[in-house]
Amino acid sequence: MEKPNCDDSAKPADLNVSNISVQMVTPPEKLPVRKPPRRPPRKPIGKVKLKKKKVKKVPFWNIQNKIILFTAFLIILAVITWTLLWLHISQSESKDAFYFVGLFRIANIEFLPEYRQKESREFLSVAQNVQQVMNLVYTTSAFSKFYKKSVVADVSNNNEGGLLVHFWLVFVVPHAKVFCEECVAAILKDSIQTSIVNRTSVGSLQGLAVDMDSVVLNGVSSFKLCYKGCAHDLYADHPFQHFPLEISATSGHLMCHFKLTASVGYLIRLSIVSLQIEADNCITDSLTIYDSLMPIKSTILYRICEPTRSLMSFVSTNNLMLVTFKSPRVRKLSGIRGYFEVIPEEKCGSTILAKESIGFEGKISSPYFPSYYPPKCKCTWKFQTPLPSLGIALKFHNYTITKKNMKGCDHGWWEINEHMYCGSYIDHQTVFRIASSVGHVQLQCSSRLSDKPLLVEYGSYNISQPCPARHFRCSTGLCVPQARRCDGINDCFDESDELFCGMLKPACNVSAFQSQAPLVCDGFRDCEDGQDEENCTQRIPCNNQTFKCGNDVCFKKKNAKCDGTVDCPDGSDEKGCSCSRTASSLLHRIIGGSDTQEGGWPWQVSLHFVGSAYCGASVISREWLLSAAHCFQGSRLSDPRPWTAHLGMYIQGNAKFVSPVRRIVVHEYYNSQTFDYDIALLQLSTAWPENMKQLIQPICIPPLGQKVHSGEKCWITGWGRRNEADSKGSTILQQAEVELIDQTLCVSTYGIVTARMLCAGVMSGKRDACKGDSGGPLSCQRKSDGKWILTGIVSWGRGCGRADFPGVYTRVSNFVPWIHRYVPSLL
Ligand code: 4AZ
Repeated sequence: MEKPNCDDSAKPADLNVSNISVQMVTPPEKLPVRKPPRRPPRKPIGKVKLKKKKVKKVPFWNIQNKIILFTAFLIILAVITWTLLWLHISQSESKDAFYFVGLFRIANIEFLPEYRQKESREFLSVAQNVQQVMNLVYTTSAFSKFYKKSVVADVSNNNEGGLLVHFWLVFVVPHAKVFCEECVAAILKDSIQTSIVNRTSVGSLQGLAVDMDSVVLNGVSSFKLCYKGCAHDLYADHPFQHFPLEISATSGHLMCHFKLTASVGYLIRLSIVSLQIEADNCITDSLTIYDSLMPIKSTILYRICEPTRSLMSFVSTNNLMLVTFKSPRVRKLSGIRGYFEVIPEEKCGSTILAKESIGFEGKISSPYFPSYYPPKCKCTWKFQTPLPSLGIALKFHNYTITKKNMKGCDHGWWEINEHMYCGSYIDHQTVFRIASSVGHVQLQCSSRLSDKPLLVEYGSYNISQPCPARHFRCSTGLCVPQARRCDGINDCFDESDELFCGMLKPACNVSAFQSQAPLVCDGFRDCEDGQDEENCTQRIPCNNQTFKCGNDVCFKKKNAKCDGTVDCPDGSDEKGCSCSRTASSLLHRIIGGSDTQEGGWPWQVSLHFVGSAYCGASVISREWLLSAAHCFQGSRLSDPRPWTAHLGMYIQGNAKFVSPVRRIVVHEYYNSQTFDYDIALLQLSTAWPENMKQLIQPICIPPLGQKVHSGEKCWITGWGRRNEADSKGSTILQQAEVELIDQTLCVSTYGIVTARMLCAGVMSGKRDACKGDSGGPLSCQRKSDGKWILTGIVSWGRGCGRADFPGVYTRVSNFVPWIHRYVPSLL
């Protein structure tokens, strides 16, 4: 079987082609020798008798002529050499090879086991036939000049019947020419002649019965077609038997692909037990699962860019799967441990008769639960309750559905009694109630990739009283006992039980302190007067849930260190904490005006995208920054390569330290429509040097669940716009003092302000963040020790500096475990 040029160093699509034929210009065999012109005879002058002198004939090969001829020869030789060189360069160096990879189904040819052998007559005959057809298609198209060849790589059976043919194509295009990649697929599809009469998607492609709906064709980097030395073709036919899939290395490079094929009528489930790779957003290391036998981009089921130790499984939509593992620079252990199984196709959806008793009684789930569900699914559940007064309640685990707007849905379309909703993943439960005894619920998988498994509990509820007596109905749809409202605990998951609590808040008197367990010594000042946190240091047995103070006293909080509260009697928990500075060293900075002082905000970072300032961020450790997820939304912005982080900067563009960004971790629940979970971590390619401590310093992460108090004064900083109408940001780092705003007031201003957000500003609107400040810090100085805490991240707001519309910030205290998952050194 022919292979593409498998040079690992080959650049992707812009691979230079050096072996293009060159038209040689043959030099003439001999140069014609010119005869010297004859001179006219001289006339005699006067009467002078001339002696008849014999004119001496000068020989042609005299020195002078030889020099002239030699020079002419040299010039001609130089011209010929230059022409040949120019031709060679123009033909070989300025051409690019474009590779494409694709598949289609031939409906009317039966699969033969011999097709698995690439040297068999049967395979070669089909391959030749398909290649001829492809040659005909492209040599008669507008791209005929560029078309080089097509190669059939695999012929397999599949669940739709007939043959599934995987192939690749090469086009060679002059360097300067723009090549329309979509056109290559369009030419192929347009060449299939389908008949309207027989109403099938199968048409004729130069005599081949090709299924139009099966055609997939994408551009591909040539090196993706080469897996020298580590290519496995695996067949499995025993359902549910585990076939191992394991490779590992501790040095060198590890690039492997596994082609998995199951018996016809079955699917493949791949389970990843553990994956060891370098985490860098799949730039170098990745595990990619394809729904085909070749690396066709649009058939990607899932890509894993991070090491993992938790079991994940993925299901194909056909009896084929390709798994590619890429770790080109193995420094420590790299590898994959997993297995695959052959599983039967599952039908999803059912008809469900709910019981008369109120409450959740059963579960429905996404197809192939608990595996990630494959794209292109459609499940319908028909619910019926026994009484017209009972509706259907659906409790979504870590998921919510909201009314669909003009945009499409990223994580599932839901049609519920003819209304459309979009699904999104969150970190808590929500309840959706259908106020009807009949519920027609349909899930369509909108994602092009596989998506996280979904679990939904269902049951009937009383339409006239959705929550049981003495319960509060949260805006997440959950019902919370009234007794647990306004107790400082976020029972609703969106804090709706803790909003509008001013009047209801239990007094923190001695009895409340004793009777309400959560108010006692949990490190949070629940009572305004701090009564609940007084006298809390206790001598208790040390274990892994405690923090050991310097004098062998154990404190009950495991994460007591550097949380800003002096827990140990000797203060050892707050010693040697590396974040931020105390107020004394910053005294000179806190003055009025809007220009900052150089070095005043040493955690402030400017993030540049392709060389231009785009967002802000904060230094939280030697190699990690915290910013906003919305700065990295979209395929170009989520790629770390065009980003650089500028640290220790005062005047825009004059940073003391610049590092490329190695990895961007956007929160998995970030919602681009509501800006919920607007947080992202950035790992620097190079840690900032220790000797820059004067100019670069991390800011402290707040303790988990830290309460903020409305009216508290904090600072926002950034190089963003100074006016909503400005077209560019400021040159000097700006600062403004803002006030934390009551959450209830903010909710009443904006409506959707979730528990992951907080508002800050001044109600006159005079001080605010704006475009370009996003991702930057909302820094609050803790009174107890003068430390600076990263309370918020600039996220969104209605315009900038508008009266009554404060800025909205990501509430960092909600993300402490998430941050520690990636930056354990902060612990
Ligand atoms: C922005 O577009 C932006 N006034 C940031 C903050 C605010 C508004 C817009 C808050 O990045």
